[in-house]
Amino acid sequence: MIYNQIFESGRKIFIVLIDPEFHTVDSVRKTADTATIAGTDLILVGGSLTSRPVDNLIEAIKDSTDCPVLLFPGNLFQLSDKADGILLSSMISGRNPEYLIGNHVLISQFLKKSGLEIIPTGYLLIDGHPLSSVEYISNTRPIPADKTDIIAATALAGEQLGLKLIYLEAGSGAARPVKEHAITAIKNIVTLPLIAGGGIKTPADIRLLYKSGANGVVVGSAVENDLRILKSLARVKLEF
Ligand code: 1GP
Repeated sequence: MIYNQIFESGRKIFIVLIDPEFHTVDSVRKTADTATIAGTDLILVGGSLTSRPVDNLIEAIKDSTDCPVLLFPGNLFQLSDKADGILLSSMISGRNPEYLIGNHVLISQFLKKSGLEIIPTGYLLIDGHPLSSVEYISNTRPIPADKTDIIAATALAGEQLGLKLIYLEAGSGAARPVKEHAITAIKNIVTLPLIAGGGIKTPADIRLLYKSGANGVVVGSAVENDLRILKSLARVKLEF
C-alpha cells in the first residue's frame, strides 16, 4: 500500500506534481525519468484546467518510472484507472459543497471499480498570494496564512472525520509558500502525515518545511520550468 510505504514511512518525502495541461507523452516521459533519477518518492498528476483524458500520459509516466503515481484531479476529466491511486481530497478549508462531497459522490462508483488505492485527504487552501487558480476555480476562500488557530482546528477536524493525510496548499505559483508556524501548529495536535505545496522553488524552501514538521513537499511549477533543479530539490530530504 502506497499510504503505508510512503506516508507512514517516517521518512521525508519529495513529491513532483505533473500538470497534464503542460505535457505531451514525450515530455511527461522525460519529467518522470528525471524525477526518478533525482530520487523522487511519488508523482502526482493533476491540475486546475486540464479537460482531456489523461490515460495516455499516465501510461507514459508508468512506463518511465517505478515511483508510485497518484491522481490529484482538479476536475472530473482527470480520472484514470491507469494510476496506482488517488489523493481523494475534500477541500475542508472551503465551504463549497461540490469540493467537500459533491464530486466525490459522482466518482464513487468509478473509484470502486477502478481498484485505485484511495487516500482520503484533507485539502487546506491557505492564502499564498496572489489569487490562486485553485481558489478561483474552486470558488472557495483560502484560510488567511496568519490564522494559525483556524488552520490547526481545520486539520484537526479533518483527522476527526477520518481523513488520512493533510495537504496544505498555498496555490500553484504562490508568492508565499505555507508558513512554518502553520505546520508546527498542526503537527502539535494532529498525528496524520502532512504534505505542503505551492510556490516551493528552492532547497531552502524545502528545508524550512521539513524542519517545521512537514512529512512531504510537493513541487510543480519550478520543475516544469527547469528539470535541472530536480536533483538539488529532491536531495534535501537526505539531510533529515
Ligand atoms: C502543489 O499547487 C502546488 O501543492 C504546486 O504548486 O506549481 O507552485 O509548485 P507549484
